[in-house]
Amino acid sequence: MPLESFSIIESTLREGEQFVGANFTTDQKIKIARALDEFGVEYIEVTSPAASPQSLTDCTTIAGLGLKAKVLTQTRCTIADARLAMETGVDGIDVLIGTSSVLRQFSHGKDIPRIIEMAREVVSFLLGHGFEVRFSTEDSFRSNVEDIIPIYQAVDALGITRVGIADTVGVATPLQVYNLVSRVRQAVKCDIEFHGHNDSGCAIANAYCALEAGATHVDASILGIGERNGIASLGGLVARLYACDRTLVAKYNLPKLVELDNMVADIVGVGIPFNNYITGITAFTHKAGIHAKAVLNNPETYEILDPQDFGLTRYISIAHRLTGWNAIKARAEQLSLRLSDEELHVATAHIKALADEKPIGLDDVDAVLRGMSQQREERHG
Ligand code: HCA
Ligand code: CU
Repeated sequence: MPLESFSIIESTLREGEQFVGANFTTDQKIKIARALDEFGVEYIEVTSPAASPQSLTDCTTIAGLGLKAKVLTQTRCTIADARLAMETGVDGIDVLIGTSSVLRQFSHGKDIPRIIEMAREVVSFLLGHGFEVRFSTEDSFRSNVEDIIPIYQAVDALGITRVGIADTVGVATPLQVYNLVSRVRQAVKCDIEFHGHNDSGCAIANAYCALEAGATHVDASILGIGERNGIASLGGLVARLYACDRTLVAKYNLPKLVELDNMVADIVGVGIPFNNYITGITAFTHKAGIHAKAVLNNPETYEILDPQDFGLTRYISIAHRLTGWNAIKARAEQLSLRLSDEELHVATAHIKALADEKPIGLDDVDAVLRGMSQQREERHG
């Protein structure tokens, strides 16, 4: 089953650098690469050395760090770019060319037979030098499938390591991804990579469906940063896989996610969204009384992710009108206040009434409970 042996190609240092807020210094790139390596991603992809002189030296630096992760860089489909990438010391090279009619017409102007010729030339050149090589058709989902299958088959016949399917514009649905990956799976022997953008909110579901259909590699970036609104986020992908079967992500150092998300948020100057997978501020906060009661009894009632596995803790919010007496009772116990069930019911009603009047905080809840306890002591002397 492919799902059990997938690899993550972490592209914060390539796709992520295409996020408008990203302007990584060399030191920041090294820090991110090292943290990703400690997390345990199998591959780290860095910006093409052809992008700028700094990109060239940074690519060489990251490739020379001696990381456990394999380092990849991306190149256009030309011998000159391929040669430059080879000299950086990376383990593998990701070659790509646009295959949709809109890209063929307005970007590089090549037809499919010419693309196949170029692909053969560049891929065999790189394979001949012992590199791990991937060939992607940019904008795969707006390309004609009858055009791209022969391209994949041509490079597969050369013994390529991997072909890549890219939802460059975030247009694909999970079913479309499933169907295209299945089709490619039948057409080639080599590994298959999926890279999906999030313009319409399907990036994580699409990456997951790609794996289900037989992809072996999926791309992600920290917080999903990338061109426009980005790609599948590392944390979201991990959450999706963990929810399916937590042993799938047991190979990663999960508590490191918090540090990765915070580090990159800081570097690119954004906050972690409140509703982010795993690391969002509300990801493990329970509120409604019915939820709180069940979670206090057994967190699995309303949690598919165990916060402890990520080095995090759950929080039960009790200062609001939806609160329930079980949660209020748990709070009284935390405060070492001994109140009867009847008193706790009265206190809960009081807290709900208060919350209907104005927004309240934990201090208000505590004040009601302490007041109730004081009355009890006065009554009992
Ligand atoms: C881009 C290229 C890419 C490449 C994906 C890949 C895309 O638009 O900058 O290498 O598989 O989304 O098509 O990121
Ligand atoms: Cu992309």
